[in-house]
Amino acid sequence: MTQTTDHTSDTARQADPFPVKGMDAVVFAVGNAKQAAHYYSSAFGMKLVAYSGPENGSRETASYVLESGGARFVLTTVIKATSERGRFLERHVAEHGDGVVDLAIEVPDARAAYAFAVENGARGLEEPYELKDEHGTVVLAAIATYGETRHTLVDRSGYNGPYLPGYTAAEPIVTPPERRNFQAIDHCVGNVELGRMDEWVTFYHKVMGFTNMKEFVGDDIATEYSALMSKVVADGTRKVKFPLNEPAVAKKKSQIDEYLEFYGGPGVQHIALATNDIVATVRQMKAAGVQFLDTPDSYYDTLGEWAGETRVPVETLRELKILVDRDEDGYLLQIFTKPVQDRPTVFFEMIERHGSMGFGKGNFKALFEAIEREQAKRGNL
Ligand code: TYF
Ligand code: FE
Repeated sequence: MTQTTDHTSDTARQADPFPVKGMDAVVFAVGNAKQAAHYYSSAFGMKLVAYSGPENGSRETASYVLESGGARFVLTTVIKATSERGRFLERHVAEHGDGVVDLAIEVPDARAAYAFAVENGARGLEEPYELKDEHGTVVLAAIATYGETRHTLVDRSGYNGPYLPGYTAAEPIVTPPERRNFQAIDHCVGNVELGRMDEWVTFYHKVMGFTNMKEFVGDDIATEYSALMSKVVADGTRKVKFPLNEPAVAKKKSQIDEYLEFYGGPGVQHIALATNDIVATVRQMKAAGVQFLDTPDSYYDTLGEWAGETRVPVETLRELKILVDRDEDGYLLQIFTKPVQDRPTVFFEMIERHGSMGFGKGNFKALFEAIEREQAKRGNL
Protein backbone atom coordinates (compact mmCIF):
# COMPACT_ATOMS: atom_id res chain seq x y z
CA MET A 1 0.00 0.00 0.00
CA THR A 2 2.60 2.48 1.13
CA GLN A 3 4.75 1.73 -1.88
CA THR A 4 1.87 2.30 -4.30
CA THR A 5 1.04 5.64 -2.66
CA ASP A 6 4.67 6.77 -2.81
CA HIS A 7 4.94 5.73 -6.43
CA THR A 8 1.81 7.73 -7.34
CA SER A 9 3.04 10.91 -5.69
CA ASP A 10 6.47 10.50 -7.33
CA THR A 11 4.86 10.24 -10.73
CA ALA A 12 2.66 13.23 -9.99
CA ARG A 13 5.73 15.22 -9.02
CA GLN A 14 7.53 14.23 -12.21
CA ALA A 15 4.47 15.02 -14.31
CA ASP A 16 4.23 18.51 -12.88
CA PRO A 17 7.68 19.96 -12.18
CA PHE A 18 6.14 23.17 -10.80
CA PRO A 19 2.90 22.35 -8.97
CA VAL A 20 0.76 25.37 -8.05
CA LYS A 21 -2.32 25.69 -5.86
CA GLY A 22 -3.63 28.85 -7.55
CA MET A 23 -3.18 32.62 -7.46
CA ASP A 24 -2.22 33.79 -3.97
CA ALA A 25 -2.73 37.53 -4.48
CA VAL A 26 -2.45 40.38 -6.94
CA VAL A 27 -0.32 43.05 -5.29
CA PHE A 28 -0.77 46.65 -6.47
CA ALA A 29 1.60 49.52 -5.72
CA VAL A 30 -0.55 52.66 -5.52
CA GLY A 31 -0.16 56.33 -4.62
CA ASN A 32 -2.86 56.29 -1.94
CA ALA A 33 -3.71 52.84 -0.59
CA LYS A 34 -6.29 54.17 1.89
CA GLN A 35 -8.41 55.56 -0.94
CA ALA A 36 -7.77 52.59 -3.27
CA ALA A 37 -8.95 50.23 -0.50
CA HIS A 38 -12.14 52.27 -0.31
CA TYR A 39 -12.64 52.01 -4.12
CA TYR A 40 -12.19 48.22 -4.21
CA SER A 41 -14.50 47.94 -1.18
CA SER A 42 -17.29 50.26 -2.29
CA ALA A 43 -17.09 49.82 -6.08
CA PHE A 44 -15.89 46.19 -6.45
CA GLY A 45 -17.58 44.94 -3.26
CA MET A 46 -14.39 43.47 -1.79
CA LYS A 47 -13.90 42.99 1.93
CA LEU A 48 -10.94 44.41 3.84
CA VAL A 49 -9.58 41.52 5.92
CA ALA A 50 -6.07 42.55 6.98
CA TYR A 51 -3.87 45.61 7.34
CA SER A 52 -0.23 46.43 7.87
CA GLY A 53 0.95 49.98 8.58
CA PRO A 54 2.49 52.32 11.15
CA GLU A 55 -0.14 51.34 13.75
CA ASN A 56 1.14 47.77 13.81
CA GLY A 57 4.83 48.20 13.23
CA SER A 58 5.22 48.89 9.50
CA ARG A 59 6.54 52.44 9.37
CA GLU A 60 7.63 52.39 5.74
CA THR A 61 4.54 51.08 3.92
CA ALA A 62 0.81 50.68 4.45
CA SER A 63 -0.91 47.63 2.92
CA TYR A 64 -4.59 46.74 2.74
CA VAL A 65 -5.65 43.16 2.01
CA LEU A 66 -9.05 42.80 0.33
CA GLU A 67 -10.86 39.61 -0.56
CA SER A 68 -13.85 38.47 -2.57
CA GLY A 69 -14.19 34.71 -2.15
CA GLY A 70 -10.83 33.27 -3.20
CA ALA A 71 -9.67 36.45 -4.97
CA ARG A 72 -7.20 38.49 -2.97
CA PHE A 73 -5.82 41.98 -3.73
CA VAL A 74 -3.11 43.68 -1.70
CA LEU A 75 -2.87 47.47 -2.04
CA THR A 76 0.48 48.85 -0.93
CA THR A 77 1.70 52.42 -0.68
CA VAL A 78 4.87 54.03 0.62
CA ILE A 79 4.60 56.32 3.65
CA LYS A 80 8.29 57.14 3.90
CA ALA A 81 10.86 55.08 2.08
CA THR A 82 13.71 53.85 4.28
CA SER A 83 14.79 50.68 2.46
CA GLU A 84 15.50 49.48 -1.05
CA ARG A 85 12.03 47.91 -1.28
CA GLY A 86 10.38 51.18 -0.20
CA ARG A 87 12.37 53.17 -2.74
CA PHE A 88 11.48 50.62 -5.42
CA LEU A 89 7.75 50.92 -4.66
CA GLU A 90 7.94 54.70 -4.60
CA ARG A 91 9.68 54.77 -7.98
CA HIS A 92 7.27 52.15 -9.35
CA VAL A 93 4.31 54.42 -8.63
CA ALA A 94 6.14 57.48 -10.01
CA GLU A 95 7.09 55.73 -13.27
CA HIS A 96 4.12 53.43 -13.88
CA GLY A 97 1.26 55.01 -11.96
CA ASP A 98 -0.91 52.65 -9.90
CA GLY A 99 -0.09 49.16 -11.14
CA VAL A 100 0.63 45.55 -10.35
CA VAL A 101 4.01 44.78 -8.79
CA ASP A 102 3.41 41.14 -7.95
CA LEU A 103 1.33 38.26 -9.31
CA ALA A 104 1.84 36.04 -6.27
CA ILE A 105 1.31 32.31 -6.78
CA GLU A 106 0.42 29.86 -4.02
CA VAL A 107 2.57 26.74 -4.22
CA PRO A 108 2.85 23.62 -2.03
CA ASP A 109 6.65 24.08 -1.68
CA ALA A 110 8.15 27.55 -2.21
CA ARG A 111 11.77 26.31 -1.86
CA ALA A 112 11.32 23.64 -4.53
CA ALA A 113 9.42 26.05 -6.81
CA TYR A 114 12.13 28.70 -6.49
CA ALA A 115 14.94 26.18 -7.07
CA PHE A 116 13.20 24.83 -10.19
CA ALA A 117 12.53 28.31 -11.56
CA VAL A 118 16.08 29.58 -11.03
CA GLU A 119 17.66 26.38 -12.42
CA ASN A 120 15.57 26.93 -15.53
CA GLY A 121 16.58 30.51 -16.15
CA ALA A 122 14.46 32.70 -13.88
CA ARG A 123 16.11 35.72 -12.26
CA GLY A 124 15.84 35.27 -8.50
CA LEU A 125 14.72 38.36 -6.55
CA GLU A 126 14.29 36.86 -3.07
CA GLU A 127 15.88 33.62 -1.94
CA PRO A 128 13.42 31.47 0.04
CA TYR A 129 12.72 32.98 3.49
CA GLU A 130 10.28 32.41 6.33
CA LEU A 131 7.86 34.76 8.06
CA LYS A 132 6.56 33.61 11.45
CA ASP A 133 4.13 34.73 14.08
CA GLU A 134 1.73 33.11 16.57
CA HIS A 135 -0.41 31.84 13.65
CA GLY A 136 2.41 29.81 12.09
CA THR A 137 5.00 30.07 9.34
CA VAL A 138 4.83 31.13 5.69
CA VAL A 139 7.64 30.33 3.25
CA LEU A 140 8.15 32.83 0.43
CA ALA A 141 10.55 33.42 -2.48
CA ALA A 142 10.36 35.70 -5.50
CA ILE A 143 11.40 35.66 -9.15
CA ALA A 144 11.29 38.38 -11.80
CA THR A 145 8.95 38.33 -14.78
CA TYR A 146 8.18 40.92 -17.52
CA GLY A 147 8.92 44.58 -16.87
CA GLU A 148 9.24 45.29 -13.15
CA THR A 149 6.67 42.68 -12.23
CA ARG A 150 7.51 39.75 -9.96
CA HIS A 151 6.06 36.40 -8.95
CA THR A 152 6.24 35.77 -5.25
CA LEU A 153 5.94 32.03 -4.57
CA VAL A 154 4.00 31.48 -1.36
CA ASP A 155 3.64 28.34 0.74
CA ARG A 156 1.05 29.21 3.38
CA SER A 157 0.14 25.61 4.31
CA GLY A 158 1.70 26.13 7.76
CA TYR A 159 -0.20 29.34 8.49
CA ASN A 160 -3.71 30.28 9.59
CA GLY A 161 -3.48 34.01 10.34
CA PRO A 162 -4.82 36.97 8.36
CA TYR A 163 -2.72 37.09 5.16
CA LEU A 164 0.90 37.12 6.40
CA PRO A 165 2.86 37.64 9.61
CA GLY A 166 3.08 41.40 10.17
CA TYR A 167 -0.57 41.91 9.26
CA THR A 168 -3.45 42.24 11.70
CA ALA A 169 -7.07 41.37 11.02
CA ALA A 170 -9.18 44.33 9.93
CA GLU A 171 -12.89 45.13 9.75
CA PRO A 172 -14.55 45.83 6.36
CA ILE A 173 -14.41 49.51 5.31
CA VAL A 174 -18.03 49.53 4.13
CA THR A 175 -20.70 46.87 4.61
CA PRO A 176 -19.88 44.31 1.88
CA PRO A 177 -22.71 43.43 -0.55
CA GLU A 178 -24.83 40.44 0.52
CA ARG A 179 -23.82 38.64 -2.67
CA ARG A 180 -20.15 38.79 -3.53
CA ASN A 181 -19.37 40.20 -6.97
CA PHE A 182 -16.69 37.64 -7.84
CA GLN A 183 -15.07 34.63 -6.23
CA ALA A 184 -11.74 33.98 -7.94
CA ILE A 185 -9.01 35.39 -10.15
CA ASP A 186 -9.60 33.82 -13.57
CA HIS A 187 -6.53 35.09 -15.45
CA CYS A 188 -3.88 37.81 -15.34
CA VAL A 189 -2.71 39.38 -18.59
CA GLY A 190 0.69 40.89 -19.35
CA ASN A 191 1.63 43.37 -22.07
CA VAL A 192 5.19 43.00 -23.37
CA GLU A 193 7.23 44.83 -26.00
CA LEU A 194 6.91 44.31 -29.75
CA GLY A 195 8.47 41.03 -30.80
CA ARG A 196 8.97 39.69 -27.28
CA MET A 197 5.77 37.72 -26.64
CA ASP A 198 7.32 34.40 -27.66
CA GLU A 199 10.29 34.93 -25.33
CA TRP A 200 7.88 35.29 -22.41
CA VAL A 201 5.84 32.30 -23.52
CA THR A 202 9.09 30.29 -23.52
CA PHE A 203 9.96 31.73 -20.10
CA TYR A 204 6.74 30.31 -18.60
CA HIS A 205 7.32 26.98 -20.38
CA LYS A 206 10.84 26.62 -18.97
CA VAL A 207 10.58 28.29 -15.59
CA MET A 208 7.13 27.07 -14.49
CA GLY A 209 6.46 24.14 -16.81
CA PHE A 210 3.35 25.95 -18.08
CA THR A 211 1.88 24.95 -21.44
CA ASN A 212 0.05 26.88 -24.16
CA MET A 213 -3.72 27.02 -24.19
CA LYS A 214 -5.21 26.84 -27.64
CA GLU A 215 -6.51 30.41 -27.79
CA PHE A 216 -4.19 32.84 -29.54
CA VAL A 217 -4.30 35.89 -31.77
CA GLY A 218 -1.90 35.38 -34.67
CA ASP A 219 -0.52 37.51 -37.46
CA ASP A 220 -3.62 37.22 -39.63
CA ILE A 221 -6.13 38.56 -37.09
CA ALA A 222 -3.57 41.08 -35.82
CA THR A 223 -3.13 42.97 -39.06
CA GLU A 224 -6.84 42.69 -39.91
CA TYR A 225 -8.22 44.52 -36.86
CA SER A 226 -6.74 43.68 -33.45
CA ALA A 227 -3.31 45.38 -33.64
CA LEU A 228 -2.01 42.87 -31.10
CA MET A 229 -0.76 39.32 -30.90
CA SER A 230 -1.59 37.12 -27.96
CA LYS A 231 -0.82 33.67 -26.54
CA VAL A 232 -1.95 32.06 -23.29
CA VAL A 233 0.14 29.94 -20.92
CA ALA A 234 -1.32 28.00 -17.98
CA ASP A 235 -0.31 25.49 -15.33
CA GLY A 236 -1.39 21.86 -15.76
CA THR A 237 -4.57 22.34 -13.68
CA ARG A 238 -5.41 25.62 -15.50
CA LYS A 239 -5.96 27.41 -12.22
CA VAL A 240 -3.24 29.91 -13.11
CA LYS A 241 -3.66 31.36 -16.60
CA PHE A 242 -1.42 34.08 -18.02
CA PRO A 243 -2.26 35.51 -21.46
CA LEU A 244 0.59 37.57 -22.95
CA ASN A 245 0.07 40.35 -25.49
CA GLU A 246 2.48 42.20 -27.73
CA PRO A 247 1.66 45.06 -30.10
CA ALA A 248 1.29 44.22 -33.78
CA VAL A 249 2.29 46.48 -36.61
CA ALA A 250 -1.14 47.24 -38.03
CA LYS A 251 -3.07 50.05 -39.66
CA LYS A 252 -3.67 51.72 -36.30
CA LYS A 253 -1.62 52.45 -33.22
CA SER A 254 -1.94 49.35 -31.08
CA GLN A 255 -3.79 49.51 -27.76
CA ILE A 256 -0.72 47.64 -26.44
CA ASP A 257 1.55 50.48 -27.62
CA GLU A 258 -0.71 52.93 -25.81
CA TYR A 259 -0.36 50.86 -22.63
CA LEU A 260 3.43 50.54 -22.98
CA GLU A 261 3.78 54.29 -23.55
CA PHE A 262 1.67 55.33 -20.55
CA TYR A 263 2.76 52.55 -18.19
CA GLY A 264 6.37 53.19 -19.14
CA GLY A 265 7.14 49.63 -20.17
CA PRO A 266 5.75 46.10 -19.90
CA GLY A 267 3.37 45.20 -17.11
CA VAL A 268 0.03 43.75 -16.11
CA GLN A 269 -2.76 44.88 -18.45
CA HIS A 270 -5.89 43.31 -17.01
CA ILE A 271 -7.06 40.99 -14.27
CA ALA A 272 -10.09 38.83 -15.06
CA LEU A 273 -12.38 38.05 -12.13
CA ALA A 274 -14.68 35.01 -12.16
CA THR A 275 -18.30 35.59 -11.23
CA ASN A 276 -21.24 33.19 -11.14
CA ASP A 277 -23.80 35.93 -11.83
CA ILE A 278 -22.35 38.51 -14.19
CA VAL A 279 -25.71 40.32 -14.48
CA ALA A 280 -26.00 40.98 -10.75
CA THR A 281 -22.28 41.82 -10.56
CA VAL A 282 -22.36 44.34 -13.40
CA ARG A 283 -25.54 45.96 -12.07
CA GLN A 284 -23.96 46.34 -8.64
CA MET A 285 -20.65 47.67 -9.97
CA LYS A 286 -22.33 50.10 -12.39
CA ALA A 287 -24.53 51.43 -9.59
CA ALA A 288 -21.35 51.98 -7.57
CA GLY A 289 -19.80 54.01 -10.41
CA VAL A 290 -17.53 51.52 -12.20
CA GLN A 291 -17.35 52.34 -15.92
CA PHE A 292 -17.50 49.52 -18.46
CA LEU A 293 -16.73 49.49 -22.18
CA ASP A 294 -19.67 50.06 -24.48
CA THR A 295 -20.77 47.61 -27.18
CA PRO A 296 -22.77 48.72 -30.25
CA ASP A 297 -26.38 47.55 -30.56
CA SER A 298 -25.51 45.82 -33.85
CA TYR A 299 -23.58 43.21 -31.80
CA TYR A 300 -26.84 42.15 -30.13
CA ASP A 301 -28.90 42.25 -33.34
CA THR A 302 -27.05 39.18 -34.68
CA LEU A 303 -26.04 37.59 -31.38
CA GLY A 304 -28.72 34.87 -31.32
CA GLU A 305 -27.61 33.60 -34.74
CA TRP A 306 -24.19 32.44 -33.63
CA ALA A 307 -24.13 32.45 -29.82
CA GLY A 308 -27.29 30.39 -29.32
CA GLU A 309 -29.12 30.27 -26.00
CA THR A 310 -27.40 31.46 -22.84
CA ARG A 311 -28.51 31.70 -19.23
CA VAL A 312 -29.13 35.43 -19.76
CA PRO A 313 -31.72 36.81 -22.22
CA VAL A 314 -30.25 38.80 -25.12
CA GLU A 315 -32.14 41.91 -23.99
CA THR A 316 -30.36 41.85 -20.61
CA LEU A 317 -27.00 41.31 -22.33
CA ARG A 318 -27.80 44.28 -24.59
CA GLU A 319 -28.86 46.47 -21.67
CA LEU A 320 -25.63 45.81 -19.76
CA LYS A 321 -23.33 45.45 -22.83
CA ILE A 322 -22.19 41.97 -21.78
CA LEU A 323 -20.35 39.96 -24.47
CA VAL A 324 -20.87 36.27 -25.27
CA ASP A 325 -18.53 33.71 -26.77
CA ARG A 326 -19.10 30.05 -27.53
CA ASP A 327 -16.76 27.19 -28.44
CA GLU A 328 -16.98 23.39 -28.54
CA ASP A 329 -16.79 23.17 -24.72
CA GLY A 330 -19.51 25.67 -23.86
CA TYR A 331 -19.90 29.42 -23.58
CA LEU A 332 -18.73 32.38 -21.54
CA LEU A 333 -20.10 35.83 -20.70
CA GLN A 334 -17.62 38.68 -20.25
CA ILE A 335 -17.35 42.44 -19.91
CA PHE A 336 -14.43 44.85 -19.53
CA THR A 337 -14.07 47.94 -17.36
CA LYS A 338 -12.47 51.09 -18.65
CA PRO A 339 -9.00 51.72 -17.15
CA VAL A 340 -9.40 52.18 -13.38
CA GLN A 341 -6.85 55.01 -13.07
CA ASP A 342 -6.19 58.16 -15.12
CA ARG A 343 -3.43 56.51 -17.12
CA PRO A 344 -4.87 54.29 -19.89
CA THR A 345 -3.28 51.22 -18.33
CA VAL A 346 -4.73 48.60 -15.92
CA PHE A 347 -8.35 47.45 -16.30
CA PHE A 348 -10.52 44.54 -15.18
CA GLU A 349 -12.67 41.89 -16.83
CA MET A 350 -15.66 40.13 -15.27
CA ILE A 351 -16.16 36.62 -16.67
CA GLU A 352 -18.84 33.98 -16.14
CA ARG A 353 -17.84 30.61 -17.61
CA HIS A 354 -20.21 27.84 -18.66
CA GLY A 355 -17.85 25.14 -19.91
CA SER A 356 -15.76 27.30 -22.21
CA MET A 357 -12.10 27.57 -21.22
CA GLY A 358 -11.47 30.26 -23.83
CA PHE A 359 -10.88 33.99 -23.45
CA GLY A 360 -13.55 35.42 -25.74
CA LYS A 361 -11.89 35.06 -29.13
CA GLY A 362 -15.24 35.53 -30.88
CA ASN A 363 -15.47 38.96 -29.23
CA PHE A 364 -12.02 40.20 -30.15
CA LYS A 365 -13.32 42.31 -33.04
CA ALA A 366 -16.15 43.96 -31.06
CA LEU A 367 -13.92 44.35 -28.01
CA PHE A 368 -10.93 45.80 -29.79
CA GLU A 369 -13.15 48.25 -31.65
CA ALA A 370 -14.59 49.37 -28.29
CA ILE A 371 -11.07 49.81 -26.89
CA GLU A 372 -10.09 51.81 -29.99
CA ARG A 373 -13.08 54.13 -29.56
CA GLU A 374 -11.76 54.90 -26.06
CA GLN A 375 -8.19 55.29 -27.40
CA ALA A 376 -9.49 57.79 -29.98
CA LYS A 377 -11.28 59.82 -27.23
CA ARG A 378 -7.92 60.10 -25.47
CA GLY A 379 -6.23 61.22 -28.68
CA ASN A 380 -4.04 58.12 -28.77
CA LEU A 381 -5.17 56.48 -31.99
O1 TYF B 1 -7.55 37.83 -21.73
C1 TYF B 1 -7.85 37.84 -22.90
O2 TYF B 1 -7.14 37.34 -23.76
C2 TYF B 1 -9.17 38.43 -23.30
C3 TYF B 1 -9.08 39.28 -24.52
O3 TYF B 1 -6.33 44.07 -24.81
C4 TYF B 1 -8.30 40.52 -24.46
O4 TYF B 1 -9.73 39.09 -22.22
C5 TYF B 1 -7.05 40.57 -25.01
C6 TYF B 1 -6.39 41.76 -25.13
C7 TYF B 1 -6.97 42.90 -24.65
C8 TYF B 1 -8.19 42.87 -24.06
C9 TYF B 1 -8.85 41.67 -23.94
FE1 FE C 1 -9.05 38.51 -20.43
